[in-house]
Amino acid sequence: MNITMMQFQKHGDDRGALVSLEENKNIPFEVKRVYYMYDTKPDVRRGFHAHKKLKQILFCPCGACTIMLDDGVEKAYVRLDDPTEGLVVEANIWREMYDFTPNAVLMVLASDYYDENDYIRDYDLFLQHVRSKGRMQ
Ligand code: T46
Repeated sequence: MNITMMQFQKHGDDRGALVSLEENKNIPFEVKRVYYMYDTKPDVRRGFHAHKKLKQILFCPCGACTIMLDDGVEKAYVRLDDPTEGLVVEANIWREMYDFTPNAVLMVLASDYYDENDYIRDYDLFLQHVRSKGRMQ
């Protein structure tokens, strides 16, 4: 499955480093929401859902975690451990996040507001959803 990783410019100097994210510039959509998770307990696995329409870019500006992506046919695994990299997660992709380091911050830029109706939280329903979309194309 195709994975899109985005590389962002690091504005580094002798004080440290800075990365800038701008909607419709280096972020290829309008950012309606930013959220982040931290203090994730060891052995926790989160996610277990897909979105019908939402597009997101995931960053780990601090620490590291692993993202499993599943398009209903194939799975892909990405270790997010570089603050200058973002993982693009399109709609209709099942995701799970795990192996968080104790200091990990997983930050997400999202193309829309929070809407529970956009979630598919049942894996069998997800498979039905992506297969029916495949048949319509
Ligand atoms: C995703 C992955 C990467 C809100 O009230 N507003 C929000 O914007 C979000 C994202 C969550 N919430 C509430 C809903 C739940 O009561 O926060 C609680 C935890 O959310 P959830 O269990 O959905 O978190 P994750 O880590 O399973 O999934 C999250 C996002 O929900 C999801 O869109 O793609 O991170």
